Amino acid sequence: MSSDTAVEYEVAQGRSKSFYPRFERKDELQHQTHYCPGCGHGVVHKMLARAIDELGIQDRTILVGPVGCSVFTYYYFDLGNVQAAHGRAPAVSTALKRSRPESIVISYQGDGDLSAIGAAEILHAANRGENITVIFVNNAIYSMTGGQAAPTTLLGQKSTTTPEGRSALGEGYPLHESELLATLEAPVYIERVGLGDNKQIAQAARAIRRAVENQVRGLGFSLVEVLSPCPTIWKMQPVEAQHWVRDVMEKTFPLGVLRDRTKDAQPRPAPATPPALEEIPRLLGLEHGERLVKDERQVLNLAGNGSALKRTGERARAAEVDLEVRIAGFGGQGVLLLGEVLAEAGLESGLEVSWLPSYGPEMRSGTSNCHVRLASQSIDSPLVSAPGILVAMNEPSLRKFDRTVRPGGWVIYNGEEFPEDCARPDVRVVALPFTKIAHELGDARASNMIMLGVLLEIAGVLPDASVAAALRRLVRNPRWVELDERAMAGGRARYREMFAEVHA
Ligand SMILES: Cc1ncc(C[n+]2csc(CCOP(=O)(O)OP(=O)(O)O)c2C)c(N)n1
Ligand code: SF4
Repeated sequence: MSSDTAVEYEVAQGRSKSFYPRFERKDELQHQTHYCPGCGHGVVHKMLARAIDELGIQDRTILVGPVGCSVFTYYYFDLGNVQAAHGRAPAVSTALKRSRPESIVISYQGDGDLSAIGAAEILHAANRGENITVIFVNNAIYSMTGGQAAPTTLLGQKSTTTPEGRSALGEGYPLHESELLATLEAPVYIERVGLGDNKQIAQAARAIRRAVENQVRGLGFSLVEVLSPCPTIWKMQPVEAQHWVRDVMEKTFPLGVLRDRTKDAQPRPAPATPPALEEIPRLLGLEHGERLVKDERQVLNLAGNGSALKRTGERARAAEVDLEVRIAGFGGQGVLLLGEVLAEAGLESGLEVSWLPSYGPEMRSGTSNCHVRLASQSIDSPLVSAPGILVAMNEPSLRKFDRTVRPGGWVIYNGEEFPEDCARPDVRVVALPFTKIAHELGDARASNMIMLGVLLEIAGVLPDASVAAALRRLVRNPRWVELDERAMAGGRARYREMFAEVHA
């Protein structure tokens, strides 16, 4: 086309600036989200991003993502992003809004997340009238996990857990969450919208914008429920799924405004300033003299000469034990069990203990790790961010946590060779091919118990009887108990061979 006939086009529907320019979730698909064709989540994302753009609040908006198909919101929205545990987004949003009143906090949730596991959180956040915005995407099913019934599943609707269709007698009636919340005094705005046709979609966009704007005006709790297609789990074509929202879903969940007190509502006064972080242990009565002052030497001594306590069967002496352990590996390597046996043995020997498992939201073939603390005094937090001992059951876990080990700490690593670039002069290492050793012992799955044996030797604070009792309580099958005991003894022996001079 020559320059004098060139036509200038204006982009009417560009990408919202509240989205990242590229989505880095997958190297090869940075222009795509992970949503299926025809999924309502993508449409709702666009509406939300546009509302944030229009209100000019991108820099102060925090999006709290759920567990469900929309778990990856943080890959798409260029906002402050927090990913909450399943159902807990309204509680997390409450904390964020109260500690940062100037922020705009949006709780984004599916129907399983909001009306099943998170039923209490949403109810109480709404009842308190928290000044947050909730986007509730109702597709009448648990999609991410493959189509189990949700509280919102329609009567007669088939799911993997209601293969004959939901019945009122068996599973109860579909839960009308918006109507329920509209019985409360505090909410200022609740509306149900749908994505069933273009007219509905236009109304949904308006409602989402209003719900966010209410928060900008400081008015209080707003929620928009969006009836949303899930073609994949409903086993429909995208267009058919869209019509199903309008022609079927809407009959059970009528669209409309269920609460609107925005005209009369006054801006809510900001809550009292929360206490400073360092004040919290004192306010909670968790301070025990010097207990909260981390003493590296104490931990090291404990690692080196705690054996005085080891075989006596005595209760561990007060103020002597403060063991922080991180155990990490692939799902299936026995990461969590290793931590449980350790924690249970600590409990058995009269110590304060905490065990905190941590695994990815996808639940399949992921990595897992756990935090374990054993202490003579009350434990202020179950989180172990600077472990004294790291048990790394594979290389990715080593690479992830190696730098977090506190100076003077230990790494127990499952591998033929310790990667050179992970070596630290201030950390001691026990690197052995534990899986191979376990295989020679009778079962590769016992590698976690060999590593536990090494760990017990390093820590030197748990009586043998406590460990044996913990193992028997957690591993009931006598055949496994026997193997695990052998594995643990093997681990102890390996450690002693390697550090013979320390024990001489
Ligand atoms: C504590 C916990 N329990 C259960 C699960 C498994 N889980 C993952 S997503 C999900 C349901 C999600 O359904 P919904 O909220 O309706 O979202 P959708 O996938 O339909 O968008 C469940 C039960 C989990 N990840 N965490
Ligand atoms: S399974 Fe359903 S809710 Fe999940 S991404 Fe696909 S269409 Fe969307």
